[in-house]
Amino acid sequence: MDATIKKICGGDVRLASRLIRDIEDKIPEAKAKIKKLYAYTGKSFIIGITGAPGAGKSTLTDALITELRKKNKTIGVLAVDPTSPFTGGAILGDRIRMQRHAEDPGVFVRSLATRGALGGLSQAAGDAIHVMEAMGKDIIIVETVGIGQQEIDIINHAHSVVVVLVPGMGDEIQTMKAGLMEIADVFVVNKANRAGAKQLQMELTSMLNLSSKAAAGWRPPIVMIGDAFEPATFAENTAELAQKIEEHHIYLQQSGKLTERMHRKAMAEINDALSACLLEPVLSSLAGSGELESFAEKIRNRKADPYSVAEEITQKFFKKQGKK
Ligand SMILES: Nc1nc2c(ncn2[C@@H]2O[C@H](COP(=O)(O)OP(=O)(O)OP(=O)(O)O)[C@@H](O)[C@H]2O)c(=O)[nH]1
Ligand SMILES: [Mg+2]
Repeated sequence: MDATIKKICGGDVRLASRLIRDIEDKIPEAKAKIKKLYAYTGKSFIIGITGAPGAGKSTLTDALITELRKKNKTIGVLAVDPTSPFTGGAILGDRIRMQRHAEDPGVFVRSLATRGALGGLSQAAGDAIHVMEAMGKDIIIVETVGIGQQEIDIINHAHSVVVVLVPGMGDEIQTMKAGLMEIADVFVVNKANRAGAKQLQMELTSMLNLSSKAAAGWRPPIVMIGDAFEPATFAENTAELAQKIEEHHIYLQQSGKLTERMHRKAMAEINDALSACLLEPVLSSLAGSGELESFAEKIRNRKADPYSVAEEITQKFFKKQGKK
């Protein structure tokens, strides 16, 4: 085994951190390392936590770490932050919020941000998870902001998905309905001491009553979590959350659905890798040469249609490959 890979599999924090940084920076050697360590991945249980900015995901993650450490589980945490003006401060905040676990060798926390590059966030997240899996972490928690397509792509790397909602979202929940039902295995109504928490719980319940997914085996539980600044009840509530996630894990194992999730994850990985190997190099080469702009202009002016452009690009790309 490659010396670096061996050390990462032994839990070397410095080398693992460096590899995650190289993944984020898209250093080509990182891909070669992931290829080598892939054989040592696939044993961790991966929990995705998603929700609107400021919903309290990091605070919950911190509390979950405490719960899981009581059971001697080793933990990796990946906070994925699609850099935006709204979430710019999240990473520093995550570090501060999870600080009390900083000295614990059983906990490894890293953040991942994109710098506005073409796609690739899901792939980077998938690879960073692989690094933590190779390190031998029992449980990996992936925190993502929002519930857009990008987050769904990322969340496909998880086995169990927690969706965090807060009261006072109003109509927002209506528009998110379909997407929420699709991805949530456990719902959290966070900051449940606030007005509107009961209403939110009722709305979720009636959504679940109508959902065919909920009728077909696992009905996503709704965990009400009170104020994080009321330590006693907060600890009790987050212990319940940890319990529900564990129940979902057991359900996945016993029903054979874990295999389905692993399959979903494999599909996401193929999708990400194809994007990275085919789409991204093509797009960035076209962007670099200015051709992307002129293709867009042609399409805009109806001098060309997108399919013909895609065919022209495909032909050009494969010809180039063939000449090498
Ligand atoms: N009042 C109150 N504030 C909370 C609660 N939970 C978290 N907060 C605060 O809300 C803010 C956001 O909490 P985070 O845990 O960082 O939320 P997040 O969802 O991780 O946020 P982003 O990663 O930025 O999207 C912080 O200032 C927390 O201290 C809660 O239960 N009650
Ligand atoms: Mg956060």
